[in-house]
Amino acid sequence: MKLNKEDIQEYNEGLLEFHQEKLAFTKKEVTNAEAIIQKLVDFQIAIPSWALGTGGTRFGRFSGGGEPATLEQKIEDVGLLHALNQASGAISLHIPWDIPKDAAAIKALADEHGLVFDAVNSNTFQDQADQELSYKFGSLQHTDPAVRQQAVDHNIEVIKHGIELGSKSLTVWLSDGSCFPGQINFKKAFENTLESLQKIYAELPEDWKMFVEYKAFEPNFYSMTVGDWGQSLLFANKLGPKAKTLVDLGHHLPNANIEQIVSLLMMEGKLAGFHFNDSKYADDDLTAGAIKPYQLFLIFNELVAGMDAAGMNHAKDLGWMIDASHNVKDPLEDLLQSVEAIMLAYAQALSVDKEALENAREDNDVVVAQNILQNAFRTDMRALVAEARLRAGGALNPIGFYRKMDVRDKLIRERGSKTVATGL
Ligand code: LRH
Ligand code: MN
Ligand code: MN
Repeated sequence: MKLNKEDIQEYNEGLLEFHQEKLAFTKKEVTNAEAIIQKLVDFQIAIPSWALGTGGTRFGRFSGGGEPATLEQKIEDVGLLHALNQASGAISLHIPWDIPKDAAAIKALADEHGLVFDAVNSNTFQDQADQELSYKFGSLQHTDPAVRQQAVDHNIEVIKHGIELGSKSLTVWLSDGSCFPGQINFKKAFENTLESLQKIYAELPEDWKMFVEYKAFEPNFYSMTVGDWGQSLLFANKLGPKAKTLVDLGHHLPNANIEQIVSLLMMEGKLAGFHFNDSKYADDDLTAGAIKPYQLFLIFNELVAGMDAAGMNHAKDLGWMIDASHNVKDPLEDLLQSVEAIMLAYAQALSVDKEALENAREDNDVVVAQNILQNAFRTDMRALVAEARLRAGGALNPIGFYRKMDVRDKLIRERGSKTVATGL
């Protein structure tokens, strides 16, 4: 199904008066409001194809119905999100969960929905039905060169799919590691992984990047071969300029200072981008901003400062993606909430008076420095985010409109109530 622009407009008209009052108030409070709105209009956050179905835990999965069963339906779902918020104009594919059999047709369909293809993701953390050798003991790190080569070949295949779709980056997340002390030789595992990554890197087109995603634990519980940003950065530095470190917010040990990691990766020109989600305990993949919105803001504060210092384009020069998938919400509503939370944090970061903050830091005025950040975080930016959506042609209240149009019921009627999206 597709949403109608005129219906969105009509819906917005009913909310316009109240919105304008709120906007006028925010503009009094936020001096650079207009500049922020423009940046918000430009900012796009990619949606992963595996977040469109209800996620599961190892204890169970509760399908919500109307889930997309094919890549075409997934594109349709992201198209719905983009029509609602005008900020989800890209989709990221995980291969082989989603194999574009007819790339030209898939590209044309995406184009119809105003979507482009973000990073392509390889998968060597599961065995596929038709796979010759097993990844039970790792993929790129494996002791057997034939397993390593199989995993390298898969990544090269993924790059080929990406080229056909117009993607510009490959994200490599490895579950490689070990579950027990003594199981692997750390140095050999690193060296094997590096050699394998080098073979993949050699196949990257000139204008592509390789995103090396780290994760502290899970599914391996004693060591992960790309376990933290230090290890990822080591790989990225050894690989070359196209390789960078990808930060997934759920992949750290508790209380890690992610904003500091971001700042230093940017200093080194080695930050690839983000997988946004939120967590209370570990890789919970909860809605962005649901648990630690202040942390999300502090991360954006570093991002904006670092990108501005390096003369980077906020919308284009880093990879922005949601990576969340959980059990109890309608995935489309959840993704709308995530995008909103990310936009709010971004808007707050854009409102920070950088010069005043830097002066306070130089003067060691801790109170003023803290206040500058907290004031920005406590400023209600919802009217600016809504205004950006309005100007771009989206809905003032995306979830309100989604419910008013009974989108989920319509999808259930179209696709059935017992659907299981491919993916996690
Ligand atoms: C691993 C991860 C990685 C995978 C995705 C499905 O936890 O974050 O990005 O590709 O989940
Ligand atoms: Mn991730
Ligand atoms: Mn994850």
